[in-house]
Order: sequence, then structure tokens, then C-alpha cells
Amino acid sequence: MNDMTQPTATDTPQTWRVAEVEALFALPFSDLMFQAQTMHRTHFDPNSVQLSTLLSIKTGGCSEDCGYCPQAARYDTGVENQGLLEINAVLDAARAAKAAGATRFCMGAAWRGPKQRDLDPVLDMVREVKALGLETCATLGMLKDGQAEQLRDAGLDYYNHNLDTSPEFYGEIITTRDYQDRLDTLERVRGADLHVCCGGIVGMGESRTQRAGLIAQLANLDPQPESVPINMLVQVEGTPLQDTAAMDPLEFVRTIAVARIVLSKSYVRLSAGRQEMSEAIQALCFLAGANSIFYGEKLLTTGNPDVSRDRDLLDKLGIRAQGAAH
Ligand code: SAM
Ligand code: DTB
Ligand code: SF4
Repeated sequence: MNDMTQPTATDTPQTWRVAEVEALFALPFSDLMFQAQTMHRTHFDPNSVQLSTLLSIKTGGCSEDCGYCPQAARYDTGVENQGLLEINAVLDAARAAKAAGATRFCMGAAWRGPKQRDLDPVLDMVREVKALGLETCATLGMLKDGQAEQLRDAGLDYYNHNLDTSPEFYGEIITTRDYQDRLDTLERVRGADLHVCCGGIVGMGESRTQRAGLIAQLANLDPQPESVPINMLVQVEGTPLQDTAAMDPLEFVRTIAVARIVLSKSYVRLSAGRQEMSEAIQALCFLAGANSIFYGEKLLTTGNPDVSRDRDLLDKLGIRAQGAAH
């Protein structure tokens, strides 16, 4: 890359090696937090958080075998299957999310990927949610050629598709689609000029090296994703991961801090698992550079803190909701 005809160091994106990311994880906690906060303050207002509300528009009965997921048909988790919601139910939920202060509405479907007959009604939902003045996000599984463009043309702002974990650990968690399938969908999303929302789950029994492997993969996406959800596994009875040894919450805080350092301009979302976290740990996550949360009492099928509890927490910390009148 030193050849004069090649891009210079300033326009070549930095490639993160797993060992470099792991070295960040290994820093003394205070040093890691200092670096993360310094980075956070370089690119963002540290006292502002973005609020996204989720809605499951199609629930359960999924053909895939993701070991963490309550919606996989093959696991007996008690989740009730629900076909695609009527558009009015979706719009009611979107209006309520907006009234509560969310700026983005994310529609999730338990599909391996959408068939065209599934996608058509979702395009209407995207159009009408967007018309309410909300940012729109969808997570519908793997996309085929042309589908990302249809979503973009309907007014979709973000597409969420997670890498979930490191390539080395991936096969322990999911066998019905491979890592490359995920990268291919992300390419299609990026190719359609949609904003990319891509993150993963920790606390699935992966090693620290594998956590670093996930973060390195995310950091090496070019361009980096605009939004990076970091989920703490929600252990759901009936899933293969239900009895996974709990991860130290401070290791979760470290994961957020490392993500903030290497994905310096991305929104890092403190995602699933907040209901099981103390306020103190959540506050440390904000200090570590998390600047987005899922907001609203439900994620897709599992619980999330009540809106009033989140408002209290943000008030206590002096954190403003992005886009809120103040
Ligand atoms: N079915 C689509 C797919 O998998 O691409 C979209 C919805 S899927 C439920 C979206 C993401 O939710 C998954 O990629 C995973 O990262 C996250 N997720 C699912 N179950 C979870 C759990 N129990 N704990 C934490 N995150 C979870
Ligand atoms: C993401 O990274 N986390 C969200 C969203 N993207 C779609 C989903 C979390 C799901 C948690 C389990 C559930 O509620 O079913
Ligand atoms: Fe299906 Fe998505 Fe759950 Fe995997 S994560 S089982 S693809 S709903």
C-alpha cells in the first residue's frame, strides 16, 4: 500500500486485527473508559441518546436454528406465533412510540428472509411509518437482490442485520445460514444506500477473543455501520442457550467501550438485556459511549424497561433524548 498510486493512509480505512481489539479489552478498566469517553466526546454529545422503538410485525414460527432465539419454530419457548400484523396495528404502535419520544421505529419479522408477497405489505408499512415523521428501520432476515432497493424506495432509513458473533464461534450458534450469507445481505443493504444497523450478541458462552473477533468484524465493515446494537443475551427457556453461564456485567461494559473506540462515529446501542441490568451498569455503559437504546416496554418478544423507568434513569444521568423538545 506504499505505492504512490495507492490510496494514502488518510483515505484508507483502518483495519482492526483481532489482537488489537483484544488488547483494548485487556486495558485497565479506567484506562479503557478514559479512551472510550475521549473518543465519544470527539464525535458525539455525551449527554444525548437516540431512542428506537421495536415492534415485532411477524412473530415466531421461524425456520432458522439461531440458538438464542425464542422465535425459532424448533424450540419450545411458549412464544405465540402471529402472522404479519395489519398495517393499522403497526401505525398505532408507531404513533405511540413517537408520542413517547422515540425517533426511530424498527419493525422486526421472524423470517429467514422475506418472499416478495411478504415484502409488499412491509413496503406499505415503511411508507406510512415514515409519513408519521419517524425514522424507519426493518429487520426481516436475509435479503435477495433488489429487495433492499424496494425498501429504500419505500422510505426505509436503516436495515438491521446482525453478524451476531465472531466467525469462529458462529457455527456453535447457527447452522441454517452461514457468516457469508450475513455479509452478503449487508452488501446488498449498503449497495442500496441504506444505513446499516449491524451488531451482535455477547454472553453466549464466547471467549473474550471471540468477542474481540465480533467487534473487529464490525469495525472492518467498509464503510462502518451507522448503528451498532450490542445485545446481552436474553436467556429464554426452551432455547439451547437458556443455561449459558452469565457473563460478568463489567465485561459487557468493556464490550461497549471497545466498540465505541473502534467504531468511533457509529451509534453504539445498548440493546437487549437492559431489563436484567442494574441502573449502575447501564450508567457505566453510557459512560463507556453507548448513545442509543431500545425504548418501549417490549423488545420483540421479551421485556424491556418501562418507558417511565427509562425516563427516570435518563433524567438522573442528565441525558437528553435525541430530537426531543427541551
Ligand atoms: N429474523 C431476522 C434475522 O434474524 O435476521 C430478524 C429478527 S432477529 C430476532 C434480530 C436479532 O435479534 C438477531 O440477529 C439477534 O442478534 C437478536 N436477538 C434475538 N434473540 C435474542 C436474545 N434472546 N438475546 C439477545 N438478542 C437476541
Ligand atoms: C437487535 O440487535 N436487537 C433487537 C433488534 N436488533 C431487532 C432484537 C432483540 C431481541 C431480543 C429477544 C426478543 O425480544 O425476542
Ligand atoms: Fe429466525 Fe431471526 Fe430468530 Fe434466527 S434470529 S430464529 S432468523 S427470527
